[in-house]
Amino acid sequence: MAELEGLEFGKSDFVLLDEVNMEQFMENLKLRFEKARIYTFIGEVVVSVNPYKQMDIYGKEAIDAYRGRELYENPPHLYAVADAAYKAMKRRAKDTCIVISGESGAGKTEASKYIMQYIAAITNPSQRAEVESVKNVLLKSNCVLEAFGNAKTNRNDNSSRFGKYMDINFNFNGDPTGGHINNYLLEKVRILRGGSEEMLGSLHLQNDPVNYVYTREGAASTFYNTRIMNCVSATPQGNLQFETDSESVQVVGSEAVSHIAGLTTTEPDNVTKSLLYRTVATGGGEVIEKGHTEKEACFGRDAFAKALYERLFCWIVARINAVIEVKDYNPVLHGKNTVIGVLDIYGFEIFDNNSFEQFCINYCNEKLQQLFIELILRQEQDEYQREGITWQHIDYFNNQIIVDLVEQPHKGIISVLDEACLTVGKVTDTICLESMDAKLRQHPHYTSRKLTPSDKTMEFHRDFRIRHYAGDVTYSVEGFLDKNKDPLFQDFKRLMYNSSNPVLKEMWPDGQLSITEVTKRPLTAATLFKNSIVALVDKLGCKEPYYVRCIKPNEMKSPVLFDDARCQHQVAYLGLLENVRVRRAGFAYRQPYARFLQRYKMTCEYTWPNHLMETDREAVEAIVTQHGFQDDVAYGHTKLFVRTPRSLFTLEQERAALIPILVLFLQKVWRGAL
Ligand code: AD9
Ligand code: MG
Repeated sequence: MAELEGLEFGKSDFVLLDEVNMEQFMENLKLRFEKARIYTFIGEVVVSVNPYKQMDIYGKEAIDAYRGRELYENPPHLYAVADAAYKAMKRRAKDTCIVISGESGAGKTEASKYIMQYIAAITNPSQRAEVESVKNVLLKSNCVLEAFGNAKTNRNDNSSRFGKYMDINFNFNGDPTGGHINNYLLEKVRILRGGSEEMLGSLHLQNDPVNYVYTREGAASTFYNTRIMNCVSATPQGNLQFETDSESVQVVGSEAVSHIAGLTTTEPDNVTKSLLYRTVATGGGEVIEKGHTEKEACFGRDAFAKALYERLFCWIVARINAVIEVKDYNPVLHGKNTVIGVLDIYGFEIFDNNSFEQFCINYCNEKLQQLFIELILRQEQDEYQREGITWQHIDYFNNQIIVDLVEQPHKGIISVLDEACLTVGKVTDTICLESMDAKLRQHPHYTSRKLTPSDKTMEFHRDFRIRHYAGDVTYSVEGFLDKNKDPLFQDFKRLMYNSSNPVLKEMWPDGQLSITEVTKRPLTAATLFKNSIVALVDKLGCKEPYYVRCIKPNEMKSPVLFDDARCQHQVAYLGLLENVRVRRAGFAYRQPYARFLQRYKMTCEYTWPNHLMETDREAVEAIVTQHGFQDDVAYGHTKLFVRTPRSLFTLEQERAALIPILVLFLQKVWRGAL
């Protein structure tokens, strides 16, 4: 129960609050943050507040303190959750997962790294070389992914622009044997800074993102431990401009084209051609070349740059996976292969201007919230059922209705978007918005932002609003269709496929198709994303979940500022109060009889120094009865369930008071004084 810290640091588990309300919750959260206690439990969930300063709580000593211990035996910590997930996996051969959520800059990625480090530290005690090498690759892979997938945003200097789910595989010894990474929706318009001058020079780059149109917005990836490849540097060539002279469109200057050609080992003429023309198949099956307008050329160039970067990123992930995948696994020889999954995915985003990316990210968070609800409830119900205890249902907001609003076939937002993308002819973002409004206007979580005709500003009808579980977000529909279609002219694919750089060629297998063969419409970005998130949720759903809920204390990256309003907002949308209520409505604590006895036997004359009962359960009953909280507990098949924390708290205090006396007593015995 982790009262080892002392009450001046606040309650180490929100379940111990005298009353569950926002005021008390916030008071406790703030007090703990101010006392540098950044972690607090809600039962088995860890709530973490970003300290924005280095904390001396992750060293070897801490690792040793948490290794193999029960959650309530130590102060709240990421290590406690990591250990719980590990123990469940090892002792009960359960697949487990640790879901880390929270908004941008709340500390998810840092938390995932500490968790990985903890797991690496407690496994392979015999230091077998092959396991050490697996661990090494698992830990290092992160640097490579961060170098390519992170960027500086106005909310976080090292923001992950991709979601990451990593499975770590374990053998029957509980040692890691390999892993697998899934990445989700890389935001492509971010790139690099930080290579050496010499290297960047050879790649025709300057070491300053301000010089690049695509990166000027702010992009400082941590670019260490990695060698970049030529195609990355081909990406920022968005500086390449077009001009229209006497009807036809030209590239301004030839230098940019020859840079791209050099870096992608393609012919400059072919690069120019791909930039200025596209091959189209006419209705009669004829293949013609159609010149771009200047606008189309710019659009093609940008799509090409983004696709290059995205394919490179996916290629890197695939390479890492090839290295870390479990090899030579033999279930007969090696026993059940179990998994711990660690999910570090972008949190809910509300910006001043929210676009397609925020729409996808927030949809993903709705799905994860749905999973949280289902698993937390399901887990409780399963446990009560297993132990033969009656469960009292508790209501809280079920966000399934919002998930449906986004993803339902034929009705949801994604399906309206896709329909608009498939429609031949000129469909604009605004037209798409009109049909969304028409279909969804009645939905309680959708607000059409169309103003009445008498309003002069009606032509600014460009956004819609979703009432998310985490708050209202207004999305500007501008660019939705293009981003959803995410089209890339086949000419660019062919250009890359024909590169004499074998790696590039490998990244663009679809470039071998001629235009007449490309008949199937590719899935849209939203649908691809939806499919990947549905698969993710399925994957998580069959594992035993552990949660880390991250909170960002302020927008200034300050270690001393606790912004009450912002924190309260996060507590609300993470559903933390409901979480505490669910935990308390049932039985806040449960412990196997043997463990309970071990811990509290000294508080009861019938169990100390020896218990004379037949079973542990009877001994536990004796303790409970002696302390008078028999009405506050239920006896399961293997565990004692305690409804209110107060009961355990009394026991814990009594134990704490007895320990010094016992120690003194034992010392005397040892010195022969007694
Ligand atoms: V985003 O959704 O990827 O934009 P994250 O991943 O939630 O975001 P991140 O882990 O990158 O946030 O944390 C942001 C910054 O807060 C880090 O770069 C650290 O400077 C700081 N931070 C976060 N957690 C800790 C911590 N436990 N100790 C010290 C921390 N500093
Ligand atoms: Mg991150």
